Amino acid sequence: PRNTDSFDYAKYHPINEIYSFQDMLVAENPNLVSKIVIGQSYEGRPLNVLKFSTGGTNRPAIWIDTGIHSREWVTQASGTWFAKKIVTDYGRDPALTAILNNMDIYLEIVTNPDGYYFTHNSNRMWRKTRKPNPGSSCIGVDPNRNWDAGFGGPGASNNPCTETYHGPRAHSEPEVKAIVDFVKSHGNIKAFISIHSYSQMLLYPYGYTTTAVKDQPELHSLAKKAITDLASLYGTRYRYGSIISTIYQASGGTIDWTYNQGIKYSYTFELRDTGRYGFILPANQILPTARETWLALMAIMDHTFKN
Ligand code: ING
Ligand code: ZN
Repeated sequence: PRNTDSFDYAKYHPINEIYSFQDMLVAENPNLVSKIVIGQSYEGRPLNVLKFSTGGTNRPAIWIDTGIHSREWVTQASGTWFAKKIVTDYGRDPALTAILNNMDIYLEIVTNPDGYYFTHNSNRMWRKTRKPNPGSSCIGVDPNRNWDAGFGGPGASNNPCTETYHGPRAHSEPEVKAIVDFVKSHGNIKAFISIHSYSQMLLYPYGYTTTAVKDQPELHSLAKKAITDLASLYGTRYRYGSIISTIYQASGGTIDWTYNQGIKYSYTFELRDTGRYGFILPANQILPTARETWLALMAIMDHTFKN
């Protein structure tokens, strides 16, 4: 496609097409969208973040990432659709317009680019990064066990050959460290939403401990509102609650770290489905998944803006 109107949002795209999508979106909307490169992956790919901003300096911000686990293809596809949705709705949807007149949105679509490339070219089921592990023939670290929040505890593995290997130390993976550095240097992020698949869940901290977060009642009621809005479109049912009580114990996860950094509205989505297709979700479910998820994202972003 030569522009983002002719991009086919209803199919899965290789990484080069998502990268060119990002550049086209910036070129078409120079007053709203810019591209920030927050670092590079182990194999040297750029870690691109789209910044949606109507001005100001270091405005309060919402972060959204998709694809930190490479095989969760409906997330990168949905992230691409969200990017187009933001530019389409700005100036038309009053709620989004109000948000963007006061806040910035940062969107990292391909958060694990080496893994994403590998899922297209070698192993469709690859989850982790692609950095070799010294002393092991197994490759990669689980980027959702690599954060400095309960790092190395229960719900992560010491074994480089497992899918939940936490890595040699917290933030050892450049794909994780780039976000850590960005979040710390920005200092004004109010909501952090990390999108996975599959299971149809909306989760908040913690994953590494059963201790309830200070903001648990507010996070719980906002999650309920968000999944109710999501279900209003096609009836898709989500469960919600803390990570540890809703899915399983997991240490070193992204949103446990962001919450402990002071980002109150820290959430993880697990998008469609509940296991019939799992990670290999048919492409004809991309648009319905993206559309329904957008309603939940708007609920969280709107609440963040108003609080
Ligand atoms: N599930 C997540 C995983 O990394 C999760 C669940 C979410 C754990 C948030 C910790 C924090 O295991 C998938 N599908 O990746
Ligand atoms: Zn995942």
